Amino acid sequence: MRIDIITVSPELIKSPFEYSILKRARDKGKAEIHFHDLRKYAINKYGKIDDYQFGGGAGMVLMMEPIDKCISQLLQERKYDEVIYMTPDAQTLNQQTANSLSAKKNLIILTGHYKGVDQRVRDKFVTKEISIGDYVLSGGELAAAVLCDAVIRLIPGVLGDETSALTDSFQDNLLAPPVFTRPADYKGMKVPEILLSGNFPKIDEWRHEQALNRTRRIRPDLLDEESSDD
Ligand code: 6GU
Repeated sequence: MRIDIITVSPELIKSPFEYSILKRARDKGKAEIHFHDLRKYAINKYGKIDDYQFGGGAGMVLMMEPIDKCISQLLQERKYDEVIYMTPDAQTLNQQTANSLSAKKNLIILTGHYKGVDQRVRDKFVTKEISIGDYVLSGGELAAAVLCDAVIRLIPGVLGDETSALTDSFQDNLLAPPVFTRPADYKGMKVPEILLSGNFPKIDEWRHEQALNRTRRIRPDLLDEESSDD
């Protein structure tokens, strides 16, 4: 997969890609990330990329022209499956979206700043808009990093068996069950007997039950979604 990230702050978004699973995915050639500094496409030599909004109101809006130049150039070079715009006024990211994006070949991710981008950018170029939750961040960069992490770890061959994505929370609309490691008894706090039993069918059953209980208690809305999908 190739991901082109268009941003006003490339430095802000780069570091998550240099560690752990995202780094491994790049090293293995499973994910190729390109960062594009929007300021390089500025409309003048002073680096202008934003302006006041028509109709008045606080906050600067990213202009059409620099974004048009950047995206148009990329679209000329190759075909993209999606042009994604990170913005809080969009549908929220979930595991299903991450799963479907992980099967794509080429993605553009545009991150907004300030008051966002001129609506005409969204109308002309953007094919998918994604928020990462019901709260406002200062910019879309961290949200883009979150999206990339969620997507890239699902690309086949990125995770080994030991970190398989199949048992993640949300993969089956359930929260993950509790996990324990050694020692089996820490100052009187004991690990549930069943996990030490070696009876794997029973352990699976216990884990499923725990996952259900947790989901009912903490995120009952996920169970509603499950039944409404049928
Ligand atoms: Cl994608 N961008 C910003 N600025 N804030 C957010 C968001 C995105 N998702 C949730 N909050």
